[in-house]
Amino acid sequence: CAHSSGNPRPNFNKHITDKLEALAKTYENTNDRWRALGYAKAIMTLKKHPKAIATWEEAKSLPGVGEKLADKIWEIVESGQLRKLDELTSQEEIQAINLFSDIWGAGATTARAWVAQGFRTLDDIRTKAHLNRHQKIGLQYYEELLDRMPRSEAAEIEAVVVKAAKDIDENMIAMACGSFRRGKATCGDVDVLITHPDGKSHKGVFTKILTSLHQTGFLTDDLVRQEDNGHQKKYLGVCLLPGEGRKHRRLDIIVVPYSEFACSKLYFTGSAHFNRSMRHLAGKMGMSLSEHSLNTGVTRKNGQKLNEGVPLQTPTEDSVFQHLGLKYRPPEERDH
Ligand code: DCP
Ligand code: MG
Ligand code: MN
Repeated sequence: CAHSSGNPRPNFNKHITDKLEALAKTYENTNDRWRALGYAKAIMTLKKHPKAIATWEEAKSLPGVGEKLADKIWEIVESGQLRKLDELTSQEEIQAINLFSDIWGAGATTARAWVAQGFRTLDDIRTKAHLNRHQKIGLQYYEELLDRMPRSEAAEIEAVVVKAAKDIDENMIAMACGSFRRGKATCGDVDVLITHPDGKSHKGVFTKILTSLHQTGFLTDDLVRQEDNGHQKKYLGVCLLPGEGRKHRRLDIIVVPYSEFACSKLYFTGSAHFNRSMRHLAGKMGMSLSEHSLNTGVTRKNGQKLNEGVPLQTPTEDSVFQHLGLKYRPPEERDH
């Protein structure tokens, strides 16, 4: 593939998908999940389409695009506008819901509740809303956390965490997964996965590395420290690189036992959509895929697991693909 490094495929229809994504988000925020879901598939197909949409018929021929949606796409192509989006986002209540749901830790439900209480601005939220600890941090860094960082900066953040891990034990493995590993040009956060090839020295690293990264001032705020997910430990927080003009960035750190390395690497590399299709395929084959393992011999009734099955050997990501009868897909090709 000509784009095997960096951004895998350019989006020739960004002018369209930007507006449809904004509309879908607005529907989602205003509790119109079904309508939002209806757009998801069409947006994905449009992003993969090898050329800019040039006719109404071309739009209509895409999977997930019906006549009404083709009309909207065509309106954007012809006029550069989408009246439905302009109409919705000109309503101040919808503007406020969109504004509030972008606060880290506040979902659409919270945003709607605040609007129902009469709040319209971030200042209203700051002064009048009841905020939990997450939302306070989310509001404090509102602009910074909404900003996606260039992948070069994600690499700098990765390097800080890798160094801290190697300082604890030089054989420690630490690597950025998520959108960074998929080769994206920008990243919403950095997802660093940590393990140790001896199968036991990952123990205790979680606390050590967080302590060390706090001491240097690199970690500024903790959001979540989840220590009860099997043998995996997950941290969600905010970090700041040293130097002038830096922005606070979201950082996730996951420490896993080596036996779960391949499955967790696969999971944290994503994309979330790719993970859903992989899990779905595993399910159809009587297996079950998670960030911990790929299990076989799983029986389900009405989609509910009746037993956990037995974990298969998964020393590499490739082995997971093989168990599922798939050809290996490099991270750059896992957006869909
Ligand atoms: N993930 C998932 N399902 C979710 C959330 C996450 O499978 N609901 C997995 C796939 C993601 C990975 O975890 O790729 C990391 O999650 P992020 O939210 O950090 O997403 P990305 O790194 O893919 O994108 P971004 O650049 O926005 O961080
Ligand atoms: Mg990420
Ligand atoms: Mn993340």
